[in-house]
Amino acid sequence: MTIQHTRHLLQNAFNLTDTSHLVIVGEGVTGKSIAHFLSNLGYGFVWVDSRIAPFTENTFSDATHLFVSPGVSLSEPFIARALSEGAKSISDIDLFASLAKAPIVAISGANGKSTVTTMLGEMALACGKHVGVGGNLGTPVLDLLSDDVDLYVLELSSFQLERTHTLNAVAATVLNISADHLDRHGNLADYAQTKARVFAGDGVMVINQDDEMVYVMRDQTRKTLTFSTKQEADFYLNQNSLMHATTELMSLSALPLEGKHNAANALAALALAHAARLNVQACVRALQSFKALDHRMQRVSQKFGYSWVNDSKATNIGACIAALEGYDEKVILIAGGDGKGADMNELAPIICEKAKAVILTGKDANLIEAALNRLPTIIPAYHAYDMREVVAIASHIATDGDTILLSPACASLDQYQNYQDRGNQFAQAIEALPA
Ligand code: UMA
Ligand code: ADP
Repeated sequence: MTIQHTRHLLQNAFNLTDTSHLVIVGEGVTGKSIAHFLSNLGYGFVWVDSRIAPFTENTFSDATHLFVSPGVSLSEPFIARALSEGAKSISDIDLFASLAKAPIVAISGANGKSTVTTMLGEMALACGKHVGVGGNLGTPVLDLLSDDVDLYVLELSSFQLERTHTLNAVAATVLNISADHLDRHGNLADYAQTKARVFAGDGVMVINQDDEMVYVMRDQTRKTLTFSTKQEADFYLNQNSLMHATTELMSLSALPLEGKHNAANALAALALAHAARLNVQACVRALQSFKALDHRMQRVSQKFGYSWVNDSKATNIGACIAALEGYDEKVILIAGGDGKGADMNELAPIICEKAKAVILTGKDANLIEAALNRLPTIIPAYHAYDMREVVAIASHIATDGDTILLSPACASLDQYQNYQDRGNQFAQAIEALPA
């Protein structure tokens, strides 16, 4: 597509012209991809980042279009004022969707997005497709745009969806809803409503039949595929097989991933693949050779005969609950960090059921402990200042064959650069334990 043609499309879609005043907010990977995109097309823009210099009234007062990075809230005062005075908010996803020629599959939900997005990307590759995989997963969507792509597979967060208006995916899913980012979205209903924006358009809706808050998102007028690990659905778990209607697709034991939640993820990926008309045999082969992503239920060590499991990506209570539900035996749980406003009373019962001890750390350790104290079961709780101390306590209290599970139920940013840093520090601290 020529520059002129692209500019023409953007003028029609967003009223972007030479006289527009464009402001990009945030100098992270999204902001960089937008700046690169706009300058390649010859648009001028102002680029701000409040962590480098505080926002000023001047920057926003004559803005016509705002490109706000997902990590920055739209209710930030200067931004909210500019929007109320008529500036348009456009996301990188909007720009992308208005220009992408290949179909888009979009994946949202509280947990499992990265896993399902990666599964579907590998399925498409196994089918010989040129596939662009990204979004919240890591590569900003504008960096994926190419005429050579046959299919785009996008992980979309609630932050991205709240500011996206033009998606129209050929197939989309909300994998599940549980409390996350309530500090930004206020309450669970608003968070769910934001996630449901992934269905905007007329593509196939892939619906989790086991999750009430997702099930109500159905729309009778739209083509729908359901998935379930509990009962019959279009794609479901029948005893030990993944099924499509009456056809057995593969046995559960051939899926090289821990936990029932990963069976749900595989079923969702198969349903999305079906909607995107991918070859089912090739997709099943891709699932059978799928490797768990780092920091998600990843066994990182067997030191001292204990099973040390890194689930640092469990940054909300739903992920921690899914991790604990996957165990028959009791584990030593390491939890805590920034709870982002979640109600720890929802987490406490499963901890009482599945943990023999907890090691609490980080900003909201006390909230978890208070929730545990409200229940009749008494579980030994230890407090640790940093990951070295966490791991030292764990190795001290564990006995033969124990599982020590880092599944924090909280974000990491109070103490670590990100969840990867937290998971890596966990593995390094285990490694550093004296023999
Ligand atoms: N910034 C401000 N003011 C603020 C907050 C941030 O100016 O009040 C600036 C920061 O200084 C920084 C920039 O904004 O320079 C960062 O922007 P960003 O936080 O939007 O991050 P990006 O680097 O653009 O990455 C974003 C997603 N980050 C968030 O949503 C927080 C990445 O998801 C995503 O991979 C990337 O776009 C590409 O699409 C990360 C994430 O944590 C993995 N997502 C959350 C999650 O999964 O729970 C939603
Ligand atoms: P996301 O991209 O939505 O954060 P990931 O695939 O990275 O999802 O997994 C994040 C966390 O959620 C990990 O701790 C993982 O074990 C857990 N998880 C993965 N899939 C599910 C699911 N379907 N339900 C609940 N928890 C899940």
